[in-house]
Amino acid sequence: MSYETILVEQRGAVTLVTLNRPQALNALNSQVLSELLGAMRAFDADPSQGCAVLTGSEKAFAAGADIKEMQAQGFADMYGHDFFAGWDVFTRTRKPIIAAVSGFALGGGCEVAMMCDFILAADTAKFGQPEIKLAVTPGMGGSQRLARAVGKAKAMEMCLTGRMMGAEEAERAGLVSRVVPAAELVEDAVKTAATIASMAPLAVKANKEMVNAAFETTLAQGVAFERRLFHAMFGTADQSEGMAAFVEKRPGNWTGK
Ligand code: CO8
Repeated sequence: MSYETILVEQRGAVTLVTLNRPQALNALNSQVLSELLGAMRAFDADPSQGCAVLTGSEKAFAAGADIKEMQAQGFADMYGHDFFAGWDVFTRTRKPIIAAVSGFALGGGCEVAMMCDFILAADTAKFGQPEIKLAVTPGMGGSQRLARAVGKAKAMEMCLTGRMMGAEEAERAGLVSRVVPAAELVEDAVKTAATIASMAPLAVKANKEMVNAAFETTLAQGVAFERRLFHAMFGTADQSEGMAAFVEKRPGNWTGK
């Protein structure tokens, strides 16, 4: 498959997807969305691939939805076509996706980073929801995911003022899992993704599914869901293999069954 706005590369069991519209600081237009969805569908369906990394350039992960594409649209276009609803499909990818963010992750860029399973940030990363400066609001889940990630006070301040948050503040606030030097970002993310891809595939999917359930359920429902998935793991060959490998002091040899 060939793409114009993204680069897709397989590094062992890791799919590295790089947003590639440098002239627009990786602004997310309809073509980026459709190409990214194609790449993610292929990644999810490929049994040789275990984890993906989504990254941008050193200057910008993505500077937002494409303002020039949205500029001339009216309510009927936006509502009628449910503009950007396709991004919901991205969040239904069952294998993990790590966002590796360097430079600007603004508006839709910050929102897509938050749709990934976790964010690794370069020390140069800047996160923000500046839509208010364009007289609009986040539209790809930013107000909801940012509030869940960093709490109401910081999310509200960022949405209402449009100010950016640097990498250190983002780590303190819980938006990113770790901050690494910019020059090491992609290698670190690929290495982290390779670690995930080396785990038993069904356990990877189950772990992702249950952590995500924490944001959709009450505590009691979430704990019950976790327990059922934990029980289900005992129906897999890889559970028997994983526990035998531990007892026999050797690495597990996974079949994905
Ligand atoms: N859309 C389109 N083009 C962009 C965008 C963008 N979001 N961001 C940057 N560009 C373009 C610029 O227009 C410029 O192009 P050109 O050279 O042709 O003029 C090029 O990228 C380089 O940008 P700058 O010259 O501005 O670079 P600077 O280093 O001076 O500034 C900034 C970098 C601060 C990142 C600046 O570009 C900026 O403020 N960008 C816009 C950030 C923004 O407002 N993002 C939010 C967009 S709205 C949004 O994401 C809503 C999401 C929800 C939509 C859901 C719909 C249902």
